[in-house]
Amino acid sequence: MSSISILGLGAMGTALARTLLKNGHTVTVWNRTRSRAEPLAGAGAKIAESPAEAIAASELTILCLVDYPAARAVLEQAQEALAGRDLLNLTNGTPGDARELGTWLAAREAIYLDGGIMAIPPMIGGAGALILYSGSRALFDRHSLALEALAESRHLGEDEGLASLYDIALLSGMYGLFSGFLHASALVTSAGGKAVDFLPLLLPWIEAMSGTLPDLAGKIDSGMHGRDVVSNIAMQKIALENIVRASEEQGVAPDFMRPMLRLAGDRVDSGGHGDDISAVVEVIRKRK
Ligand code: FVH
Repeated sequence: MSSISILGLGAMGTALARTLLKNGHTVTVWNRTRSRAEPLAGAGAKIAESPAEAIAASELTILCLVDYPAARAVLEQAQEALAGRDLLNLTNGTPGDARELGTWLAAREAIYLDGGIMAIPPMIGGAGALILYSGSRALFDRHSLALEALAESRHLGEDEGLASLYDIALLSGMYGLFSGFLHASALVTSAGGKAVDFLPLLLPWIEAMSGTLPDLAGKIDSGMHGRDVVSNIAMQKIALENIVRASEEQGVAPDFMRPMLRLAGDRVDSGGHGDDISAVVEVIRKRK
């Protein structure tokens, strides 16, 4: 069992600390607002009086703060304690944020692993929770027992930005799904339907369409968007125009759908009529 310090005791930091305690680890906690640490003392955690004291107390320190400026502010208070220490940052941010923090910590001789939590607090320590990691593989291997107690762990590579990149990519998939669901629900309810009653139609349809993703992914990776196309983008552009017109007729703002229409239209206008919808990736890559 390891000794682990947690800096940041919001909903997620508290769930991490409780899970580690439950699994027999020695846990030290610190939070800007001390009162949030006190319930954890009752569960067996030690309370540190400063971030530096917490970092010095344990083999591994986990940061779980609201954002990177907060994480950096906390670490700046503990600069003298950083050299040679193992630091895992589970604060959500961008790949650039993680790489910048990695550079800052390397200059202070700390060992850095970044992580992206694909779970909500009640899922921590249970089935279905996943944490993506990138950065120091040695740190990841050293603390694998503690990390596995929190969630299924996946190390993506030494580039500190990868965990965040994949976290953001997974969230993009989730928000794409949510935006489709919200738009579809607005359409159905505009004619007096109920979102709840629509789900038995929507869920099997989404499942059936998910079955096309392996083919689209192959086209994205090979760049061969015109291979074995059954639903060409010129046809899909007309479908998207119909979605926008139908939304307007029903008094529903087509704000989620217009960007997709514009991107498909750009590909058609540049001569990609026969391509699959996968070709939209080429349009958005060009806008980088
Ligand atoms: N909760 C969730 O569902 C998601 C799941 C996926 C991962 N996220 C990320 O986890 C990070 C922490 O999220 P959280 O849910 O614990 O957030 P809060 O409950 O709002 O707690 C925020 C903690 O940050 C501390 N804090 C804020 N500003 C500062 C600062 N300037 N200096 C020091 N600490 C700061 C705050 O302290 P206090 O307000 O209690 O004093 C809390 O400890 C986050 O990146 C999510 O995106 C969670």
